[in-house]
Amino acid sequence: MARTQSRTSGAEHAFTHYRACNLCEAICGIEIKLEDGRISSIRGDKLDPFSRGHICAKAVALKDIHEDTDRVRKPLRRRGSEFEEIGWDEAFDEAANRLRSVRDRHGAGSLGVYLGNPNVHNWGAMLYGPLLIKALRPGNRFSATSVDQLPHHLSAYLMFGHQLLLPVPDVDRTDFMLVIGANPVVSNGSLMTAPDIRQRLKDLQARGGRLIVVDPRRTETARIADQHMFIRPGTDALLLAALVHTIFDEELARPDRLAAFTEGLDQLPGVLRRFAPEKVAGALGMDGQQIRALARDFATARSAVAYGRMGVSVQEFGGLCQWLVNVMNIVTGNFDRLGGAMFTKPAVDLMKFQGRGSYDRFRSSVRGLPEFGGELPAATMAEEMLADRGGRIRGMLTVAGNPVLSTPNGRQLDRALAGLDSMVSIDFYVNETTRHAHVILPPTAALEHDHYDVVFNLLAIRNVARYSAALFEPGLDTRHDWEIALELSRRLQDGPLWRRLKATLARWQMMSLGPTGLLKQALKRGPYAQTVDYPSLTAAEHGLDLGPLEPCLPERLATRDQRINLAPEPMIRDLARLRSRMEPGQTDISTGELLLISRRQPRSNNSWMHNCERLVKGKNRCTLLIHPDDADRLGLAQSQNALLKSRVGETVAPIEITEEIMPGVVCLPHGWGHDREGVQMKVASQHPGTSINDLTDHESVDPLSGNAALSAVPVTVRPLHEPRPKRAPGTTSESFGAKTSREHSLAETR
Ligand SMILES: Nc1nc2c(c(=O)[nH]1)N[C@H]1C(S)=C(S)[C@@H](COP(=O)(O)OP(=O)(O)OC[C@H]3O[C@@H](n4cnc5c(=O)[nH]c(N)nc54)[C@H](O)[C@@H]3O)O[C@H]1N2
Ligand SMILES: Nc1nc2c(c(=O)[nH]1)N[C@H]1C(S)=C(S)[C@@H](COP(=O)(O)OP(=O)(O)OC[C@H]3O[C@@H](n4cnc5c(=O)[nH]c(N)nc54)[C@H](O)[C@@H]3O)O[C@H]1N2
Ligand code: SF4
Ligand SMILES: [Mo]
Repeated sequence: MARTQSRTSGAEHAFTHYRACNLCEAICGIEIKLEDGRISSIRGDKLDPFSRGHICAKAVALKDIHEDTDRVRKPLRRRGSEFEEIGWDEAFDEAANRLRSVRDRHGAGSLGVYLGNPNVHNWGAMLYGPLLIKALRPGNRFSATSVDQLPHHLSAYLMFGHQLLLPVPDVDRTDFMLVIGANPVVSNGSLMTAPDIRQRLKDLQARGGRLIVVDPRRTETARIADQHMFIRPGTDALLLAALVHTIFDEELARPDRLAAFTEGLDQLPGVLRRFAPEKVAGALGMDGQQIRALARDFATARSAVAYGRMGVSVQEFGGLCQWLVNVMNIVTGNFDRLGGAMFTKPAVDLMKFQGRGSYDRFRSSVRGLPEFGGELPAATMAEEMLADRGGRIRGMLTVAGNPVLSTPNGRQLDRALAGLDSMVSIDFYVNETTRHAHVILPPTAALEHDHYDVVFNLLAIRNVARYSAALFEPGLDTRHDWEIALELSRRLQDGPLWRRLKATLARWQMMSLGPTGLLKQALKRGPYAQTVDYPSLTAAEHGLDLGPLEPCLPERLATRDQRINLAPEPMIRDLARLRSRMEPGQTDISTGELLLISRRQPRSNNSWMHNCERLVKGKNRCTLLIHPDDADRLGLAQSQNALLKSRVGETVAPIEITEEIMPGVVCLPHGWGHDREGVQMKVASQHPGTSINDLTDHESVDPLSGNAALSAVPVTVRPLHEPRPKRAPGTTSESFGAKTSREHSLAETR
């Protein structure tokens, strides 16, 4: 598959290219100007009907990633603690041989794979990754899903019959939006593709609607809200149960037309009867009347939508939280209706290509946590490698992930990876995780390949479609993610002759189609086949708007009886565990511990964009937010270094005293901690910060879904008496100085 010819894009002196930014879920349209073959500016594409010119600071860093001299461009093989460049053929051989030999000697149960977040932002990896998994047949599959949105998939699977039937808040038409555990103004929205979300939320308010935020931190989103309520981390399931309880108790339930195809409505008042607001308020750090008022306002608004994201997913009751968010929308009739939670009608329907999901068909071997969709919880990954038994994981493949920084108790995983017999990584950086690989296979970066968003068009608040061509011709000796997946799967394939023949045929077909061929086929099978085909899609260089979301139930439901299951049995059973939380002593923090939560930052993208100077320069942003009362009590001064300890580890971070955080809670950003030996990211290593996941506990999970409980980690904090660091941290959080959309041009951020 070596490339045979090269075209130098931008051969003309000046050239303008339009595409979608694929760094986060907002998929903003961008305009890239090239001069003499080099990027001279990146701006928002004002003609993109969806993003309307909005971008954030990260888009400009696409140039830095493209030009980054630390980016791995040739395959690497580890020799001791060093890496050497090798040719592709040799690299594929070595990678395949290493993984095969583990499988041959110890069986498929000794192989694991971890798929990181950028896989879902890369259509080649999305569409071709499954072939690779099929050929590798690892006994243990993990992904970033179980440190993120697994509870959403579990509730969609149990309630609507398909893991991808994720309801999206109809932000542009709602009259009342309740945001719990999400900070879209900084994250730019998640499981809710909504570019320029700040403006959309302001528009909601301008048309007389209300925005309510429930969060242990007064976030950037909370600051623009009509009301912000603090909540003790990890207790949201109690709040949601109390809200639904009130809706029934005060006879505010109005499921309307949904009742005709909803099972379990009658069951709910009974199973939730013990969760009266007055009973749970203490545990939440809220007031019972306040909870009742919120339930009333929600249920009586002309239209309303509850939206819960990361903050309520990554906690011990993540599964219950996401179920109850759906329940709240459904029982008030705010589901599959304008202004409520709705489903998309995407031009390429990923649901048709991916299975409905599965749950608890098998369990992890050490801790016995349930599988979902064939995957095991990432929080079990290290223990499955360190287990003192025959079936332990000895070989790993990681694709576009950095679990050493992104999964709980990262230090333990770090040690476990170092002890593997074989590790192969498909990634273009030598980072905290891939430094352990024996072979690194580097794919092309975003601007060197084409893209169609098969995932985030499915989750968008309008039906949209946009194709992005490659801007730069990849070098002769490079491979795309999908090409790496194909070639590696070819070399890994084993089994009886018939299976190998079948696999060869499938691979040959996929190879000749390429992602573009698959796109053409999918469009033909899609709901807009009459109006949107490949030529019209590619001709629309600013993207296509296919209209607002429309009611589509019960037809789109994937349950066997095409009915919503409002009271899935695993959820009902888990309520008993939640009830135990209301018992005295369960939620008091009497030990002097504080509860640690995470935050996202406008200039970070999980762990992997800290090698862009323009994004990390300036004050140290990896600070521990703490309330003035707690700082006083613990004798902590502004900017002073503090020692943080949890059950599993300790770390040091500078203090940032602020009233934006709730008393009793502290907050660190995630994705930092680049000071480990062997990391080959020069800029990131100079701005290392500290990893929050050195403190998060792998034992702390939502046992229902298996999702990691990264929130509400008990920690102690004390002053570290040491000389002040050279780069003294600032006194305000970075977002205070954050620019608004459209202000980021290349010239400014240089
Ligand atoms: N700039 C930037 N954008 C990103 C990313 C990034 O790293 N940087 N990452 C992308 C990814 S992978 C994702 S998944 C999305 C996530 O997008 P969001 O879900 O919006 O993620 P966060 O900004 O982490 O917001 C989670 C919020 O939950 C709050 N929280 C923590 N614990 C609790 C709790 O117990 N209860 C409640 N109610 N709230 C709690 C936190 O204070 C925080 O404000 O963002 C995406 N966008
Ligand atoms: N405490 C705490 N932990 C968290 C979170 C939190 O809020 N708090 N957030 C969680 C969430 S929501 C997520 S999604 C995870 C993310 O966790 P991960 O997915 O494990 O980590 P990333 O930081 O996204 O690392 C992405 C890797 O992919 C590589 N990469 C980028 N683009 C491509 C590409 O096109 N192809 C290939 N092959 N590689 C590519 C990068 O070089 C980088 O090494 O972290 C989770 N961890
Ligand atoms: S919000 Fe920023 S990172 Fe996300 S798609 Fe838009 S420009 Fe890219
Ligand atoms: Mo994520």
